[in-house]
Amino acid sequence: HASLPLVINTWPFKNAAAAAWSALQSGGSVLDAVERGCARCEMEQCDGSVGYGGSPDESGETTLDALIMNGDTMEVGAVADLRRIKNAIGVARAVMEHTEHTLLVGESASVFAENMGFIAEDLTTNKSVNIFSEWLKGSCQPNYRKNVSPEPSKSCGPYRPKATWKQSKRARHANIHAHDTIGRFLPADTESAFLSRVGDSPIVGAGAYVDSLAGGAAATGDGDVMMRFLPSYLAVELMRAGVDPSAACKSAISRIKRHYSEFFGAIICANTTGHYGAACNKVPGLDKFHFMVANSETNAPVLKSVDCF
Ligand code: SD4
Repeated sequence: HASLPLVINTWPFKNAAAAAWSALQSGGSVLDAVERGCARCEMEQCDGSVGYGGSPDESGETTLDALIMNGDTMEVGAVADLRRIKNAIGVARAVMEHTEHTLLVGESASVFAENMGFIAEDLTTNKSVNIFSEWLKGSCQPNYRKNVSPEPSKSCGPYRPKATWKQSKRARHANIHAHDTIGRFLPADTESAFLSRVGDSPIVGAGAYVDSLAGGAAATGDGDVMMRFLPSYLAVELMRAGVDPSAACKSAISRIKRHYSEFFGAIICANTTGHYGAACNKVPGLDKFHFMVANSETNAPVLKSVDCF
């Protein structure tokens, strides 16, 4: 059963879906609805992984990524590694509506935001301080979702050289110069700089994509892996070719599985007639993927789920 308009979002973030749905009901534009829904999660820190106080970076600071896209005009606004501004989706929209650019990053994104009137504040919380100090101690911290065991090499403790680096120049350099501190920080080329990790969310076609002539898609999960496959773009292109949304989502997940069978992630998509689908990679801790749907049939957000494969 399909009907339009449609609100669909990853995870059981019901209040986000409700905020987007009510924006549409009160005559707001689709962009207003998307912005309201995302902003709701930024305020509520949905799942602890969205908004301020979420997964801190290697210096202990929480930085945010966001993207918004207009499927009629193909305009995009995005921010990555945004600092000190809670309302990342609002800044992304300002990038789209007030600049010729697509993606602003880091400190200059924050300066742009402040010039646009967004309030600068500390994004650190007690929780993010705790996550950071546990990480420094080398304890496991799930980066993405509660209840999902992290990949040990990825989420437990400070970065160490990957196995494949062991014979590499970098690792040799680290062994010679870093002494016993090798376990503490990644021996990078620019020694004093911390990594500015950017996820898939602000990357067009990776975290999200929409074309009003074909459909829209959004991905969630391990963005470091998922962004290598542009899964949202792939799902939209498959729908353009006539593939139904569930199959399109499955294909996008399968493409990633071929190389990373254990990756953590899911994708949702919907076509121009309001048919929607979802798919996820089955890993320990992710058997079923939950998402929210609101359309003129349901008239309110309804929890949906799909079995992972
Ligand atoms: C990231 N994909 O930064 C994001 C995290 C996430 O919904 O799951 N967002 O890798």
